[in-house]
Amino acid sequence: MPACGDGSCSLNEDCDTCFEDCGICACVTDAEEPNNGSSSAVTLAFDTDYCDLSICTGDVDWFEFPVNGTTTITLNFLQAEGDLELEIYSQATGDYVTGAYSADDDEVLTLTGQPTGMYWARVYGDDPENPDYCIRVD
Ligand SMILES: [Ca+2]
Ligand SMILES: [Ca+2]
Ligand SMILES: [Ca+2]
Ligand SMILES: [Ca+2]
Repeated sequence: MPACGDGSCSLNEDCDTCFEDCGICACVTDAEEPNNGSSSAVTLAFDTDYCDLSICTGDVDWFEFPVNGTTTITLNFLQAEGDLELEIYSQATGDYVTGAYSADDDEVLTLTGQPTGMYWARVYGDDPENPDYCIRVD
């Protein structure tokens, strides 16, 4: 019975479903590009998964979203496909607010007690690439 992790990339496996056996997918520029600066940030709706995103070599991804009360920003990815980091900036002040820099899967930040207004999320790679991540705001 073929299984992911058995060292063989079988017919029912590919880089999406089993990078362990088939290798990490080639990095492909995502559909939200270009969003390499705060002025070209992509607006995120609440409670919505934005997926099929990538950080290819040299890429940075900016998003924006409103904050009015407690807000959680979640980055979903596999650390084994490349380490990503998440930072939040205030549009009102331009200041750095907080960041998440873990060395395992995913980054999650919860904003509490922040002034109401628009904020930016900045996603970048600590490794050169990650071909597949999702972001959402709740
Ligand atoms: Ca396999
Ligand atoms: Ca990107
Ligand atoms: Ca980008
Ligand atoms: Ca990280």
